[in-house]
Amino acid sequence: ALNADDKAHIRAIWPCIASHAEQYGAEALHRMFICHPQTKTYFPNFDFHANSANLKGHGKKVMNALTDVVKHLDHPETSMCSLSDLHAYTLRVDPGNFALLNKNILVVVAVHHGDKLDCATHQALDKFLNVVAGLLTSKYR
Ligand code: ZNH
Repeated sequence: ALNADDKAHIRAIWPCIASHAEQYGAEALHRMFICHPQTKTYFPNFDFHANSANLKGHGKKVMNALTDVVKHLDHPETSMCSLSDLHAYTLRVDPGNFALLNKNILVVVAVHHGDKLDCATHQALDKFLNVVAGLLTSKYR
């Protein structure tokens, strides 16, 4: 679970990410699709080219969902409830894929904010994204 230091680090860096939700989301998705082409199967009619309207639109949704979780960091499950249902019952995304997107979100943060990504912040973001992935897969059976 996230401790008080983790939460402080996440709250400190997140505004830099939230203010570029569409761009960073699109970049993280683009990297995930390139590095892990199997993830493309969940998005049958997507335009996978860098900066496509699909990548930007979906990237923004994903990053804004994360921003919502950061706003309620003491109760992450509250903001994730309906998304957990969606991913478990409707989308049925293989749980292994969440780690792949998380990794690419971290890479994008590192590319744009390397100066702010000290070890403690890196670790806190990694833990945070893991918590989110855990909640998104919590209803699988
Ligand atoms: Zn997911 C959708 C979030 C991961 C797949 N997503 C979605 C949405 C959101 C999200 C917000 C929208 C919803 C509505 O619209 O209502 N995700 C998310 C997050 C994460 C994720 C936060 C982490 C971090 N996903 C994921 C993965 C995958 C996915 C990994 C695979 C690979 N999603 C998905 C899909 C969808 C979604 C397929 C649907 C899309 C459309 O249809 O458009």
